[in-house]
Amino acid sequence: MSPPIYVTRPSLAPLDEYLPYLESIWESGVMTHNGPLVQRLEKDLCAYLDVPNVVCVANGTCALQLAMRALGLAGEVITTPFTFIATANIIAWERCRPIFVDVDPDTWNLDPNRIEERVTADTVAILPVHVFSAPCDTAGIQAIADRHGLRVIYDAAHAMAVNVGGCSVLRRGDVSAVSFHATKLFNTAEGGACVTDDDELAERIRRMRFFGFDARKDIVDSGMNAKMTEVHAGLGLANLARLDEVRENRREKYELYRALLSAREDITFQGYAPGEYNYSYMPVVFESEALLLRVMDALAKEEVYPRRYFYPALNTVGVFEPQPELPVAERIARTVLCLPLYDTLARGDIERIAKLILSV
Ligand code: T4K
Repeated sequence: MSPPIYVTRPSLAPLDEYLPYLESIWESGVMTHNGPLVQRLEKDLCAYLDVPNVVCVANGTCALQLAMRALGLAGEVITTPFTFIATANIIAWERCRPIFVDVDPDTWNLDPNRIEERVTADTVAILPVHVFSAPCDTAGIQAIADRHGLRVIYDAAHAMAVNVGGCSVLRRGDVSAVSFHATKLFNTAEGGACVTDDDELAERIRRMRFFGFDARKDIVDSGMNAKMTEVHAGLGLANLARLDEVRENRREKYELYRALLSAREDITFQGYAPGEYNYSYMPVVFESEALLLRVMDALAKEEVYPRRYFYPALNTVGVFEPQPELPVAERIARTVLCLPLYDTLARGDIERIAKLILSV
């Protein structure tokens, strides 16, 4: 029997492309505190994304938290229930109230048509997610934010290397919070970043990730420790050099799955505009949860382990205050399955997985 296949594997540059960065750390002894590799990674990411400010941090959750803190948010924050738990957790950790609004049945992202009915005098921000890298309706969301004087923070954990209208989607809203976790298209093992066009906000986040120190080590803000280390930044530099190749590799595999699975009418795919996707996940929606469970059983017998990202919908999770039913998000959450997708996954394995799914 072939070895087990999990939902993902990290995209890693060859080890010999990472070693020179480690050697430079060994030589300098500088391991952290905004060292030369973190500074270089930030500069290279600004150039790659064509954005003015990238502030690298310890993980994507910290990026969301720092964005909320730096904007001084206190009150209700409108968000999507179809996301990873980190999105809503951080709203609650920042002592704000997550208000879940239903999603669009095609893109599975926060539906702008449903936001305004939940805006109250206490609403301070909208926190949408570009789920599985499909861009939100950023123009629609911004129009609502402008009408009501709200901030917009994008949870862009999945949205590295996605352009909309020739420009990185990370430039939309006040801040985008990206994740560089091992399971993401671009990874630094653990890591993340805040991306913003606002220079002053970027400086504030920079201070807040480093206890509130400014560049002279004067204490000018309240802050925490959310720094990225040199070891992580070096891995990021090695991986960044191959990011386009990794994205292209995944695009081919995504399209192979899609071509094979299109034979089944009871499977649907996420909606996105051509080119505006990074193919970091292979999510499919089944006609029913019963069918999804049968497919999972059949795959598990062959030691293939897809994942139910993101089940259950967060409006149904007891840790947040009771929320109304959100039928679209709840249906998608019940019936979506992310199939294995990573750059070292063989095409033959994709054909085998698709065949198993078609046979159920
Ligand atoms: N917002 C959104 C929308 C997010 O999806 C996330 C994170 C965040 C915010 C927060 O960003 P971070 O603070 O994490 O930077 C993963 C990740 O931990 C998490 O980053 C990610 N989203 C979430 C969707 O999934 P799991 O539960 O999939 O991890 P695990 O250990 O089950 O790994 C899945 C598969 O990946 C394994 O079967 C094998 C492979 N794997 C995993 C790791 C960690 C490896 O091959 N090597 C590894 O080191 O959480």
